[in-house]
Amino acid sequence: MSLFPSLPLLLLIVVTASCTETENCENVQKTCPVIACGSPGINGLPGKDGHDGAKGEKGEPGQGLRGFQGPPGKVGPQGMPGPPGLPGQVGQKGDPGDDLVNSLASLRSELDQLKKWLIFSLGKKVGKKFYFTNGEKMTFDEVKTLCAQFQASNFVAIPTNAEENKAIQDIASGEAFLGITNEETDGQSVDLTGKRVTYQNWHDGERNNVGSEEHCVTLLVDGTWNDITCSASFLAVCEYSA
Ligand code: FUC
Ligand code: CA
Repeated sequence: MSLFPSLPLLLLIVVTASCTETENCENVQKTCPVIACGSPGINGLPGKDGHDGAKGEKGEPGQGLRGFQGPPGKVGPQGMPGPPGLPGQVGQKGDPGDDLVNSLASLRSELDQLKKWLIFSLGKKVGKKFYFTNGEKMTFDEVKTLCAQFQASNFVAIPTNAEENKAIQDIASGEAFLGITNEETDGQSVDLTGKRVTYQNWHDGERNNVGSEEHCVTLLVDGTWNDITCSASFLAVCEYSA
Protein backbone atom coordinates (compact mmCIF):
# COMPACT_ATOMS: atom_id res chain seq x y z
CA MET A 1 0.00 0.00 0.00
CA SER A 2 1.21 3.60 -0.89
CA LEU A 3 2.49 5.95 1.81
CA PHE A 4 0.38 8.84 0.43
CA PRO A 5 -3.35 8.76 1.01
CA SER A 6 -5.64 9.01 -1.99
CA LEU A 7 -7.10 12.42 -3.10
CA PRO A 8 -10.63 11.88 -1.70
CA LEU A 9 -9.11 10.95 1.57
CA LEU A 10 -6.96 14.13 1.69
CA LEU A 11 -9.97 16.32 1.03
CA LEU A 12 -11.86 14.64 3.83
CA ILE A 13 -8.96 15.20 6.19
CA VAL A 14 -8.78 18.94 5.27
CA VAL A 15 -12.53 19.43 5.79
CA THR A 16 -12.49 17.60 9.07
CA ALA A 17 -9.45 19.61 10.28
CA SER A 18 -11.04 23.03 9.40
CA CYS A 19 -14.21 22.17 11.33
CA THR A 20 -12.84 22.04 14.81
CA GLU A 21 -16.01 23.40 16.33
CA THR A 22 -19.21 21.56 15.43
CA GLU A 23 -21.33 24.79 15.13
CA ASN A 24 -18.87 26.63 12.79
CA CYS A 25 -18.53 23.63 10.66
CA GLU A 26 -22.22 23.26 10.29
CA ASN A 27 -22.48 26.96 9.11
CA VAL A 28 -19.74 26.49 6.65
CA GLN A 29 -21.37 23.36 5.35
CA LYS A 30 -24.60 25.28 4.77
CA THR A 31 -22.96 28.09 2.63
CA CYS A 32 -19.93 26.65 1.06
CA PRO A 33 -19.29 23.69 -1.11
CA VAL A 34 -17.28 21.09 0.59
CA ILE A 35 -14.00 22.16 -1.08
CA ALA A 36 -14.35 26.03 -0.34
CA CYS A 37 -14.52 25.66 3.36
CA GLY A 38 -10.77 26.09 3.91
CA SER A 39 -8.70 28.58 5.98
CA PRO A 40 -9.15 32.40 5.18
CA GLY A 41 -6.64 33.73 2.64
CA ILE A 42 -4.01 36.32 3.54
CA ASN A 43 -4.83 40.06 3.08
CA GLY A 44 -4.31 41.52 -0.40
CA LEU A 45 -1.96 44.43 -1.22
CA PRO A 46 -3.10 48.05 -0.22
CA GLY A 47 -5.21 49.83 -2.85
CA LYS A 48 -4.14 52.90 -4.83
CA ASP A 49 -4.16 56.40 -3.21
CA GLY A 50 -7.50 58.22 -3.43
CA HIS A 51 -8.09 61.68 -5.02
CA ASP A 52 -7.04 64.88 -3.13
CA GLY A 53 -9.67 66.14 -0.72
CA ALA A 54 -11.26 69.69 -0.76
CA LYS A 55 -9.08 72.65 0.40
CA GLY A 56 -9.28 73.22 4.10
CA GLU A 57 -10.16 76.48 5.97
CA LYS A 58 -7.44 79.14 6.44
CA GLY A 59 -5.58 78.48 9.64
CA GLU A 60 -5.17 80.87 12.58
CA PRO A 61 -2.13 83.23 12.44
CA GLY A 62 0.94 81.80 14.05
CA GLN A 63 2.17 82.99 17.41
CA GLY A 64 5.82 83.59 16.49
CA LEU A 65 7.56 87.01 16.88
CA ARG A 66 7.05 89.61 14.10
CA GLY A 67 10.14 90.08 11.93
CA PHE A 68 12.01 93.39 11.44
CA GLN A 69 10.71 95.93 8.84
CA GLY A 70 12.36 95.37 5.48
CA PRO A 71 14.36 98.06 3.54
CA PRO A 72 12.42 100.68 1.44
CA GLY A 73 11.35 99.52 -1.99
CA LYS A 74 12.63 100.90 -5.31
CA VAL A 75 11.67 104.44 -6.39
CA GLY A 76 8.48 104.38 -8.45
CA PRO A 77 8.09 105.94 -11.95
CA GLN A 78 7.80 109.76 -12.21
CA GLY A 79 4.24 111.09 -11.99
CA MET A 80 2.44 113.33 -14.55
CA PRO A 81 3.20 117.12 -14.38
CA GLY A 82 0.71 119.02 -12.27
CA PRO A 83 -1.49 121.92 -13.54
CA PRO A 84 0.15 125.41 -13.86
CA GLY A 85 0.13 127.52 -10.71
CA LEU A 86 -1.62 130.85 -10.26
CA PRO A 87 0.20 133.92 -11.71
CA GLY A 88 2.39 135.69 -9.23
CA GLN A 89 2.13 139.36 -8.22
CA VAL A 90 3.58 142.00 -10.51
CA GLY A 91 7.07 142.85 -9.39
CA GLN A 92 8.51 146.33 -8.90
CA LYS A 93 9.91 148.15 -11.87
CA GLY A 94 13.58 147.38 -12.21
CA ASP A 95 16.46 149.62 -13.22
CA PRO A 96 17.34 149.63 -16.90
CA GLY A 97 20.23 147.29 -17.33
CA ASP A 98 23.43 147.86 -19.24
CA ASP A 99 21.91 146.17 -22.26
CA LEU A 100 19.10 148.72 -22.39
CA VAL A 101 21.50 151.65 -22.04
CA ASN A 102 23.70 150.24 -24.79
CA SER A 103 20.67 149.66 -27.00
CA LEU A 104 19.54 153.27 -26.56
CA ALA A 105 23.00 154.57 -27.42
CA SER A 106 23.06 152.37 -30.50
CA LEU A 107 19.61 153.54 -31.59
CA ARG A 108 20.58 157.21 -31.11
CA SER A 109 23.66 156.67 -33.27
CA GLU A 110 21.61 155.00 -36.00
CA LEU A 111 19.05 157.82 -35.87
CA ASP A 112 21.77 160.44 -36.31
CA GLN A 113 23.11 158.56 -39.31
CA LEU A 114 19.62 158.33 -40.76
CA LYS A 115 19.08 162.09 -40.38
CA LYS A 116 22.35 162.79 -42.15
CA TRP A 117 21.37 160.49 -44.99
CA LEU A 118 17.91 162.09 -45.20
CA ILE A 119 19.38 165.58 -45.38
CA PHE A 120 21.98 164.48 -47.92
CA SER A 121 19.47 162.79 -50.22
CA LEU A 122 16.22 164.69 -49.78
CA GLY A 123 16.77 167.91 -47.88
CA LYS A 124 18.85 170.86 -46.87
CA LYS A 125 19.91 171.97 -43.44
CA VAL A 126 19.90 175.63 -42.41
CA GLY A 127 20.84 176.44 -38.80
CA LYS A 128 18.63 174.23 -36.62
CA LYS A 129 16.14 173.50 -39.38
CA PHE A 130 16.22 171.22 -42.33
CA TYR A 131 13.78 170.98 -45.21
CA PHE A 132 12.95 167.92 -47.24
CA THR A 133 10.61 167.02 -50.10
CA ASN A 134 9.30 163.85 -51.73
CA GLY A 135 9.16 165.69 -55.06
CA GLU A 136 5.41 165.18 -55.45
CA LYS A 137 2.67 167.74 -56.16
CA MET A 138 -0.51 167.75 -54.04
CA THR A 139 -3.12 170.05 -52.48
CA PHE A 140 -2.30 172.10 -49.38
CA ASP A 141 -4.33 169.78 -47.09
CA GLU A 142 -2.45 166.78 -48.46
CA VAL A 143 0.89 168.50 -47.86
CA LYS A 144 -0.09 169.22 -44.25
CA THR A 145 -1.08 165.56 -43.73
CA LEU A 146 2.16 164.33 -45.29
CA CYS A 147 4.38 166.56 -43.15
CA ALA A 148 2.44 165.71 -39.95
CA GLN A 149 3.20 162.02 -40.45
CA PHE A 150 6.84 162.51 -39.44
CA GLN A 151 6.91 164.17 -36.05
CA ALA A 152 5.01 166.73 -34.04
CA SER A 153 7.72 169.27 -34.84
CA ASN A 154 7.09 168.88 -38.55
CA PHE A 155 5.28 171.54 -40.53
CA VAL A 156 5.03 172.59 -44.08
CA ALA A 157 8.17 174.65 -44.79
CA ILE A 158 8.02 178.14 -43.25
CA PRO A 159 10.94 180.41 -44.21
CA THR A 160 11.70 183.01 -41.52
CA ASN A 161 14.68 184.64 -43.31
CA ALA A 162 16.33 184.90 -46.73
CA GLU A 163 18.71 182.00 -45.99
CA GLU A 164 15.88 179.59 -45.16
CA ASN A 165 13.91 180.88 -48.17
CA LYS A 166 16.93 180.10 -50.38
CA ALA A 167 17.28 176.59 -48.87
CA ILE A 168 13.68 175.76 -49.75
CA GLN A 169 14.16 177.19 -53.24
CA ASP A 170 17.24 174.98 -53.69
CA ILE A 171 15.54 171.67 -52.91
CA ALA A 172 12.27 172.43 -54.72
CA SER A 173 12.30 171.54 -58.41
CA GLY A 174 9.22 173.75 -59.02
CA GLU A 175 6.59 175.91 -57.34
CA ALA A 176 6.07 174.69 -53.76
CA PHE A 177 3.54 175.34 -51.00
CA LEU A 178 4.76 177.23 -47.93
CA GLY A 179 3.30 176.72 -44.45
CA ILE A 180 1.70 180.15 -44.56
CA THR A 181 -1.94 181.17 -45.03
CA ASN A 182 -3.68 184.49 -45.58
CA GLU A 183 -6.53 185.26 -43.24
CA GLU A 184 -9.80 185.78 -45.08
CA THR A 185 -10.87 188.59 -42.75
CA ASP A 186 -7.95 191.00 -42.82
CA GLY A 187 -5.58 189.46 -45.38
CA GLN A 188 -2.80 189.10 -42.82
CA SER A 189 -0.34 186.26 -43.43
CA VAL A 190 0.12 183.77 -40.59
CA ASP A 191 2.17 180.62 -40.28
CA LEU A 192 0.72 177.22 -39.38
CA THR A 193 1.18 177.92 -35.67
CA GLY A 194 -1.12 180.95 -36.05
CA LYS A 195 1.72 183.44 -35.62
CA ARG A 196 1.90 186.45 -37.96
CA VAL A 197 4.86 186.17 -40.29
CA THR A 198 7.57 188.86 -40.10
CA TYR A 199 9.70 187.78 -43.05
CA GLN A 200 7.87 188.06 -46.43
CA ASN A 201 9.14 187.87 -50.02
CA TRP A 202 6.15 188.58 -52.28
CA HIS A 203 6.50 188.66 -56.04
CA ASP A 204 5.76 192.06 -57.62
CA GLY A 205 2.00 192.69 -57.56
CA GLU A 206 1.33 189.96 -55.01
CA ARG A 207 -0.51 189.22 -52.75
CA ASN A 208 -3.48 189.97 -55.02
CA ASN A 209 -6.03 187.40 -53.76
CA VAL A 210 -7.52 186.73 -57.19
CA GLY A 211 -11.22 185.90 -56.93
CA SER A 212 -10.91 186.32 -53.15
CA GLU A 213 -9.95 182.66 -53.12
CA GLU A 214 -6.15 182.80 -52.73
CA HIS A 215 -5.59 181.91 -49.09
CA CYS A 216 -2.50 179.75 -49.51
CA VAL A 217 1.07 180.80 -50.41
CA THR A 218 3.61 179.28 -52.81
CA LEU A 219 7.32 179.79 -53.33
CA LEU A 220 7.87 180.53 -57.03
CA VAL A 221 10.95 179.15 -58.79
CA ASP A 222 12.64 182.57 -58.57
CA GLY A 223 12.25 182.50 -54.77
CA THR A 224 9.45 185.07 -54.57
CA TRP A 225 5.98 184.37 -53.11
CA ASN A 226 2.48 184.25 -54.63
CA ASP A 227 -0.89 183.79 -52.94
CA ILE A 228 -2.92 181.03 -54.57
CA THR A 229 -5.96 178.81 -54.00
CA CYS A 230 -5.34 175.99 -51.49
CA SER A 231 -7.04 173.38 -53.72
CA ALA A 232 -4.38 173.74 -56.41
CA SER A 233 -1.50 171.22 -56.41
CA PHE A 234 2.14 172.17 -55.86
CA LEU A 235 5.28 170.53 -54.48
CA ALA A 236 5.30 169.36 -50.88
CA VAL A 237 8.21 170.63 -48.76
CA CYS A 238 8.29 169.81 -45.04
CA GLU A 239 10.32 171.36 -42.22
CA TYR A 240 12.02 169.47 -39.40
CA SER A 241 13.52 171.02 -36.26
CA ALA A 242 16.87 169.29 -35.95
C1 FUC B 1 -1.38 185.78 -61.03
C2 FUC B 1 -1.35 185.28 -59.58
C3 FUC B 1 -2.43 184.30 -59.32
C4 FUC B 1 -2.31 183.12 -60.28
C5 FUC B 1 -2.35 183.66 -61.68
C6 FUC B 1 -2.10 182.57 -62.68
O1 FUC B 1 -2.54 186.47 -61.25
O2 FUC B 1 -1.51 186.36 -58.74
O3 FUC B 1 -2.34 183.84 -58.01
O4 FUC B 1 -1.09 182.48 -60.06
O5 FUC B 1 -1.30 184.64 -61.86
CA1 CA C 1 -1.84 185.63 -56.39
